Amino acid sequence: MTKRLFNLLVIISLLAIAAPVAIAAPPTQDGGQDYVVVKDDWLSKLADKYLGNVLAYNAIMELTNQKAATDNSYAEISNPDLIEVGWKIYIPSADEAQEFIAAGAPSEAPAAAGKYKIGFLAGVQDPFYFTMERGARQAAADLGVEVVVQIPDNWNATVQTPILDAMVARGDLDFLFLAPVDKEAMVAPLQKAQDAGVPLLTVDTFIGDGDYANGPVTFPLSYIGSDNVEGGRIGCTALAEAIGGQGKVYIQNVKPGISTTDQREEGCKAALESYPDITLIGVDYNDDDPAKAQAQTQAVLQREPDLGGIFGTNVYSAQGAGQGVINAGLSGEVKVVAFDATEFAIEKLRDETVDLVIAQKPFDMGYFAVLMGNAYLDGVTSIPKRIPTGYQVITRDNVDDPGVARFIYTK
Ligand code: T6T
Repeated sequence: MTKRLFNLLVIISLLAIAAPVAIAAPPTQDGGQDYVVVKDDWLSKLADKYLGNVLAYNAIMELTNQKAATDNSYAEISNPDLIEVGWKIYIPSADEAQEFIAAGAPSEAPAAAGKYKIGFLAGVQDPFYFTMERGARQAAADLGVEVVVQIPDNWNATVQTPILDAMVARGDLDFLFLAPVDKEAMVAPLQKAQDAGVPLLTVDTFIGDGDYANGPVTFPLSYIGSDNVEGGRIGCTALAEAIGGQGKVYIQNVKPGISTTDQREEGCKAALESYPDITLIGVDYNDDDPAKAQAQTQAVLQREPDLGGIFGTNVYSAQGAGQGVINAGLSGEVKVVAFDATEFAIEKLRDETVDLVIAQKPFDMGYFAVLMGNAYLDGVTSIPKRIPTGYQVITRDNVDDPGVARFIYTK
């Protein structure tokens, strides 16, 4: 090994320690390169970046597995949608990848093939969508179809759109269901997917006004999700009652433009109209960041020491609001209604930081989405344009009832 190559390797390993950015090692004797997976990586993105072809993701997977068979420093990739930070994988040279694709991917045929391949693109990594994924996988197992799941790291149309494009570009998905993260910004990307010949429906959130029968946007086959106006109404009626029908309340929300949380805010405000002695002192938007929600809540509690209650419109809004109340030493005094039944929310319900938890039914949403996709591909033409999935309201009185606890979301 020449002195120059040795120095180069030393510099590279020092860099690897210093800055955990993606460092592709120099080409190996096979022309390809070893690569250590970093945050926000997924195989089709790496295939696009290093081989200029998203479809080469399978070559990366298979050739990495071939190397792993004799060298356990390489990761074993069982599901192309699931790679982990820190995994060493092998990115073949363009020739190697071309050769591999031309030879036809051995793994495609036997193992993974289901009757149909249905794609699921969630909104963000959170217990609500993990539970939805469980419902989808249950339906897939029951129906003998395959689901391909992508869950973005953060809630943003600029993050979700390229993932959607990559899922469509795979060319092997027969159907797609997704939670569009913005009701306007995601219209065009979904239209593009539809025009590329991938039939789709939306779960949890909608585009346009959600009326896919008569609204401004009608091409999605169905909208499967909660009645979120009703959810907001349930939440803030309970909050109003919890503070005795008088005083100040505050809403912790995500960001405008999200169909679900916009409607929860709308439903909350509508409910408060029936309580003339209650004042809504304001709404804050936390970008789906619990730390931001917590800081905003603490600032409001400073400004409004006589605040009576808070409505947290989703997982991270309620989590931040609850933590803010705890940090202010007002647990149990300031009433909190939490939307979404995470284990954190249930824990806070038990220690009286939170007074009521509204559980959606994400498992059912995922299950119905695969069911409808399979039915559509089997030729069913009357897929309902709207499938509402209801709620379970959880209190300290019913939280231990198994018929209720089953609605607590998966981690
Ligand atoms: O509340 C759910 C979902 O319904 C909403 O659209 C976005 O936030 C959650 O995923 C929870 O974080």
